[in-house]
Amino acid sequence: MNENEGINRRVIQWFPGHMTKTLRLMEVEIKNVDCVLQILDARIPLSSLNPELERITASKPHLYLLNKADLADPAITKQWLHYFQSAGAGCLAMDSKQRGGAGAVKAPIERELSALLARRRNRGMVGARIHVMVVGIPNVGKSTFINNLAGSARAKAANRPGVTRGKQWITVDEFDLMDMPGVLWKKFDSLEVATHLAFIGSIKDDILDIEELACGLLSSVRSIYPTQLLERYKLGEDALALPPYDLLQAIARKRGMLVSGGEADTERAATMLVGEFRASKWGRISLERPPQRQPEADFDGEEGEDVAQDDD
Ligand SMILES: Nc1nc2c(ncn2[C@@H]2O[C@H](COP(=O)(O)OP(=O)(O)OP(=O)(O)O)[C@@H](O)[C@H]2O)c(=O)[nH]1
Ligand SMILES: [Mg+2]
Repeated sequence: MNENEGINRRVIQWFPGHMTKTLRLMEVEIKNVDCVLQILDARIPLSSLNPELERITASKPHLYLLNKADLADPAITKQWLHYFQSAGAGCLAMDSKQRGGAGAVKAPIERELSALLARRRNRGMVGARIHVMVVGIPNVGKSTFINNLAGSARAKAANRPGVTRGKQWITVDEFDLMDMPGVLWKKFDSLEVATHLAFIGSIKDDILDIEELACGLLSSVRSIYPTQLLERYKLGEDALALPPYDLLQAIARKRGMLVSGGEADTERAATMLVGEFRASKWGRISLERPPQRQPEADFDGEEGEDVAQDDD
């Protein structure tokens, strides 16, 4: 592993053409929607919040979904809900794999749009449909969420980034939902953000150094969830003091992953570690905590704000 080939140098380059196209499409289509659902990953709510998507969709009411909440630490997810809500942003925790769970979003959407819906009623516009754009980073669960709401697999979903490639409208009751391809950053300013996105599988693995990724994951998780790590890999407490690459080697040996000559097979162990983390075999883990001080929220609105909207 070359230390100059950190994951940051690789990940900043993954902004394929379909992401540029998606941003342009969003700029056009945003005029045709009533509200935006931005899907975040409950394990990394801030790193999964794409500022470019915020900018493009800022003119419309927003709701944030902390998706994959089943993989995150429930106590921390509660703190995140409070964090978003206390900044006046509508926010819901979501497990899009749980049958019927997505229905919980309907009432909050209608709440966000109460002024618009009241205006429509006053004008006798019965049956007018609610247009919702679903946006987020790759692999965060946008299509799975829409399928859950629809009650059937209408949008293609799979466990890798870059599955959805063009816009698709999906009709569910009074809602028209627009599924969108996931979008990353043209250039990452923060190594931490890029690393967190790589951990959860939002960046194509082919361009990442898997050992670097596993070492990063080990060094993040051992400081916040040491017990889960030690229990999963049957390690003694002294393992926590090892440099990450030595810890990776120790785990490889514990699992009997050796190459000829008895050396630890760190590449195989790294692939196993990253896969197990993503499959939540280490338990429910949140990699980010809400900042102590309320930042100048760049997510929208004041509580109860009556956002001006177009009717058509
Ligand atoms: N555990 C868990 N897995 C989820 C959840 N939502 C989605 N997934 C899984 O995450 C993976 C990605 O889901 P998709 O719906 O394809 O994600 P997407 O955001 O549409 O991805 P792109 O189209 O590539 O941008 C799939 O394996 C889903 O089964 C969730 O709430 N919990
Ligand atoms: Mg998709």
